[in-house]
Amino acid sequence: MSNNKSDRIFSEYRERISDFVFDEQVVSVFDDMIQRSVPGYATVIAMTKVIAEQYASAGSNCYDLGCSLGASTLAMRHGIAADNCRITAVDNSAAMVEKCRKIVEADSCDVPVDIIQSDILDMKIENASVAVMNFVLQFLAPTRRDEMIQKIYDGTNDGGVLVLSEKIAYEDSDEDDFQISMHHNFKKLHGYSDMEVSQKRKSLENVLIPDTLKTHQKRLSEAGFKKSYVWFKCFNFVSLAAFK
Ligand code: GEK
Repeated sequence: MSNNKSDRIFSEYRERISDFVFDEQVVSVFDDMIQRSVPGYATVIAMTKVIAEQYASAGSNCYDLGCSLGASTLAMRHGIAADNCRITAVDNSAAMVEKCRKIVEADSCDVPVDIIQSDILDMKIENASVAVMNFVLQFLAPTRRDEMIQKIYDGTNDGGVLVLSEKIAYEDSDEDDFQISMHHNFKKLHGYSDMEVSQKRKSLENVLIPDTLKTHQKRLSEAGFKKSYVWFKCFNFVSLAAFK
């Protein structure tokens, strides 16, 4: 059950731009929005399956933190080869969770999935072999990010992995300008107008605050992850695999 409605949310001029929220309107166009907005999104989801296949261990839990419509959940579900794994998918948007439940119900696979509406900061994470946070930490208040990563580390078993995908900022302002400009060009070539790009950017300004790659790696290391590798990068989007 996929959602093919096209995203026109910011196509009309707005006098006032309010902060972006994951409400019903966003949910109704989410598939289209994320594919046309995040360079490499489909690759990150597809490779989440590849990583889960390798790292999910028998009798452990796998987490999709900030699951939206469950794309990473389904990727993991169909990748997991180990016995008796269970996936917990979490999102704090009621509209996302409702639609995610329908999508997961329509999918058939032996691996059980629990879909929970909660702030990921309030979730208990335990006995994890794979935790996935694809494009979500960026939406948490910067002051809560260390705590979130620490909570994942503490709930992960030795040998487990965290897949962390994020939009990033660059320390060098010329490089930052280049990456942002390529990201905007990516969106334009996917049919968004300059006005749509700029109104969406304004709406996300206080909501999506990117860290630099160095900040992510420092946070992962300080939480205790012994190594983190960038396994995917496209313009200002990266994905890391961090190992306990
Ligand atoms: C995917 N991972 O398709 N607690 C729980 N959920 C949250 C929180 C929070 N504190 N903050 C934001 N969210 C998905 C894509 S989208 C990325 C993730 C994007 C949720 C929010 O409701 C939304 O569903 C998701 O994180 C971010 O791989 O839209 O750029």
